[in-house]
Amino acid sequence: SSLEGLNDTEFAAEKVPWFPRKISDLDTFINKVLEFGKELSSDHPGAQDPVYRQRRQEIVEKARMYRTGQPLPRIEYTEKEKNTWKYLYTRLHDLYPKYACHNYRQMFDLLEQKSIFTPDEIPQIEDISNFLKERTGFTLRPVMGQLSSRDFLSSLAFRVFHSTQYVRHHSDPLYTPEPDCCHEFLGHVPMLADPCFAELAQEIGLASLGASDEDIKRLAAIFWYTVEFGICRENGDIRVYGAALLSSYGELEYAFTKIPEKRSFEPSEVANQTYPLTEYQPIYFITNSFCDATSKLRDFSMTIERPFQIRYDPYTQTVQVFDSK
Ligand code: NLE
Ligand code: FE2
Repeated sequence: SSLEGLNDTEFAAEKVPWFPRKISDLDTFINKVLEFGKELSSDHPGAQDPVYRQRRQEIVEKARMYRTGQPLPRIEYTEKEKNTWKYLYTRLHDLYPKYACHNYRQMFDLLEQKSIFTPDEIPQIEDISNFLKERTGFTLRPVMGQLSSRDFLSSLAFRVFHSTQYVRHHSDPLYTPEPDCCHEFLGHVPMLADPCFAELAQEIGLASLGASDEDIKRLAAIFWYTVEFGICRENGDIRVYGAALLSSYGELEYAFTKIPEKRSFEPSEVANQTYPLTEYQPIYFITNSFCDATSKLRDFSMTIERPFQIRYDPYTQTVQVFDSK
């Protein structure tokens, strides 16, 4: 028998948490951002700055209005925002040859060749989304702030990546406690342009659909220590592939000091690890290579047990659900 015919009430009776089945279902996440998405947390560098908050409100309003299939909103960035971008971009640019992994640098160079990445202009999500679509089929969609792990991960099943468009506060360009467009673009975008990485991101997304709260927590920890803070070995050195390090000059330098602990990556250990959200990480996990990270992630995603099977149909951009009995 197939579960596909089940309606939502019947699915709920099977105790399966709701999940998006088609790409436009992602529209239901629009207003569901964590508190320091819409309302800034009190220790956020922009929290006490009314001009910053006002500007940010203006930008997230466009994400609130966006629906699947519409043109992606363009933002006219201010000189102040462009200066923040330029400062961070140039500083990071100096560190990448030494600290960023090969796959990242390759895609970064390509983005520069195509003039999507330049120090002088903050890229538009539309241009990035078009670029990614050609490389890996990933697209971006605007988001008002940080989504729950469940919602964020589920969008990856559709090769959709939620991207903020506002810029971090100018008082601290080298580190921000939450995602901003500098983090999405400089951190995530080059990796999402890598076919192998894109496949893996989608697999994590597919594994998350209808998973238990406990499993979502485990997947989110795995995501955190790989996609956000992952470090790998490369030609006898260690190199970064995690987006949250690649978009933070401050933490990238810190990661290479002796202060944080570095352990080798074991999915079963990492899955149960807790972590601070808004400070430099006390621990990083290192994989033997970039490929090793991806295959470990894949193995882990296959340990997520559900009473059904999932298949993604790229032609209709829908998820098909099968009974596994
Ligand atoms: N700390 C990162 C940065 O400054 O770019 C952002 C982290 C988002 C999870
Ligand atoms: Fe991120």
